[in-house]
Amino acid sequence: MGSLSSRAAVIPDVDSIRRETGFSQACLLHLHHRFQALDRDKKGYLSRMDLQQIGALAVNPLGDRIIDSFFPDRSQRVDFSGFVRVLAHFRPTEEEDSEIRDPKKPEPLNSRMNKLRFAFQLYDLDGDGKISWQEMLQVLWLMVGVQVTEEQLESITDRTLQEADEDEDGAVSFLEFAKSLEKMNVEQKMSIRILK
Ligand SMILES: [Ca+2]
Ligand SMILES: [Ca+2]
Repeated sequence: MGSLSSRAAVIPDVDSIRRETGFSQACLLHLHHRFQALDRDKKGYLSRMDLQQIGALAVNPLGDRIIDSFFPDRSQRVDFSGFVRVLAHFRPTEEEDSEIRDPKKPEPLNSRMNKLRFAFQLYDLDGDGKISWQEMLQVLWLMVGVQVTEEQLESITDRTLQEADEDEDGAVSFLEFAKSLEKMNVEQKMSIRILK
């Protein structure tokens, strides 16, 4: 078996990944096993198809969009550090130890702001920094789907957009998005406990 740290040594760049993501060594080992299990042909990276095996993503209406975020530069492969970096956005914030964060260090990936940024890019399909009416409609369609008529969906889209669109330019900027979710407990909603 060996100690935790000797087992973690099989993970490439484990120390820098740990610093960047905030995951504990035990979590990283667990995720590395998961990564290897998903990588069925032992390629050393995961493809879109590998990620589609994740049950939670298969049933999530935004699953495909979440899978897209593993491939930011339109590449078709994600290595272990890229895999963990996306998952780090979902790390619960209360797992944080109480030590005061060094202000010179970059904001943790699981901060409220980074969670919001992650959610925003799920809506911003063309990545231009704004959620257009069309993009809002598409995402709402994925989420509420067949339960409503097209007309109802369009009016839900109108309403959602109007509520968030403070400067009335017909689209939702990141700041407007963040503001409209001000009262929502994003930290809790966007948390997945990796180790139970
Ligand atoms: Ca857009
Ligand atoms: Ca706007």
